[in-house]
Amino acid sequence: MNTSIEKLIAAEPDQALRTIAEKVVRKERISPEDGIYLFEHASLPFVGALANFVRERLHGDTTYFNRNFHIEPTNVCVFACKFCSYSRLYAHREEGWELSTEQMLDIVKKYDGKPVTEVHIVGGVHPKMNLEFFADLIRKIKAHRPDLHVKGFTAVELDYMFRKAKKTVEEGMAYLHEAGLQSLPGGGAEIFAPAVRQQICDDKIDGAGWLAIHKAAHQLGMHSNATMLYGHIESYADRVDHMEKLRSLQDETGGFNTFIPLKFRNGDNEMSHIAETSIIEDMRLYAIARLYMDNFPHLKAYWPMLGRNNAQLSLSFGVNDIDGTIDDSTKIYSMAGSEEQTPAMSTAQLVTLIKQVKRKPVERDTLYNVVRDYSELDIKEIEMNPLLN
Ligand code: V47
Ligand code: SF4
Repeated sequence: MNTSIEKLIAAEPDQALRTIAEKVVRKERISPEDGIYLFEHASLPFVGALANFVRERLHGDTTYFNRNFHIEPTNVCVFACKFCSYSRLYAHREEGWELSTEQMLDIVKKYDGKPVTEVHIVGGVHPKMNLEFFADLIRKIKAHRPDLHVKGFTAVELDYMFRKAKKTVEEGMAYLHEAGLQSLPGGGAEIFAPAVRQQICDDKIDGAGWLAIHKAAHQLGMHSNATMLYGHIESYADRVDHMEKLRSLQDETGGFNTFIPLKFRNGDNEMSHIAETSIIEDMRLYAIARLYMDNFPHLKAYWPMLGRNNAQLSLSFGVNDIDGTIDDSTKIYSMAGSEEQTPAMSTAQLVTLIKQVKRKPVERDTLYNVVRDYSELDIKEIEMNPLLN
């Protein structure tokens, strides 16, 4: 066994924490009660060191990022989630934006010849942007650039599209998959616990529905991510319940790639009175998530939301992925009060950020195939080479 972990465990005065840590070291699964106990009693250095031990056991120093761009078809939304700073209610749709298929294809064409591997399509839920509209968009994107991986639509958007088209979840998913949709992002999960969901987003798909959509995608051989919106009115037990439901589905399907905790940002929304969590609580959450989600290969910090410095810090607390370069205008977080007002980072900047904390930067595609290992490349070389930066 790694001696520094042995020393950490031996120095811990709380017997229950020592027992949980020993399970982690033996690769035994921790229980929901253990998860709650960690949230209630474990210090950041304790869970942080354990999570780093697990991260290095799984991935060594490898830290993944990918080169993608986002398309946000609309910010008009029929739903009214209280934490959302991004959407314009359908009733006020003249204040929002709606992109046409041609405008979205122009965004794709802007990246012609650039070494991006993924397009991430996500936005509000607009009644006119229906299943057929998006199937047609995906077909056109794939016809223009077949090698681009299309990751798109939260379970919330999919649920609405399928219901409007009078298709079952399985039929709707198969239809979009056939059109070229390859994976699902993790949004819309929020917190599954009904009592919390009712207070923060009561009119959209419930937790069971979210899980059913991801299960249907996995059954078609597609992969997906899962998020958890934390740091608002949820309890520690709600966080563990959320992670437990995801862990169980992953046992069944194995279709999740990445778990992405999303810190609630309180700018300009109906929950602005709720104070944001401290950085200590953020890092404790990442660490506990790494310990709990033992069947999720990857843990991602989404830097446009967390901020670059904190995303860099998270690499010592279980995180092994910091999403992508995202060199377009990802509006959802800057509108919710993230310090990242212009969420763009060049590859050289991302690589520098990872190297500064002595980790190994590796570009991946959506499915975590290695595109390029940047650890031996000089930053100047990356900056000068348009294919790398
Ligand atoms: O579901 C909305 C969140 C999500 C706020 O799968 C907020 O690779 C914090 O899921 N404070 C959408 N969060 C974004 C998302 C995502 C992002 C990046 C990568 C991937 C992936 C998925 O944004 C929503 C909601 O949970 N959100 N408002 C807010 N005020
Ligand atoms: Fe609509 Fe998504 Fe915002 Fe909820 S979080 S209001 S579903 S855009």
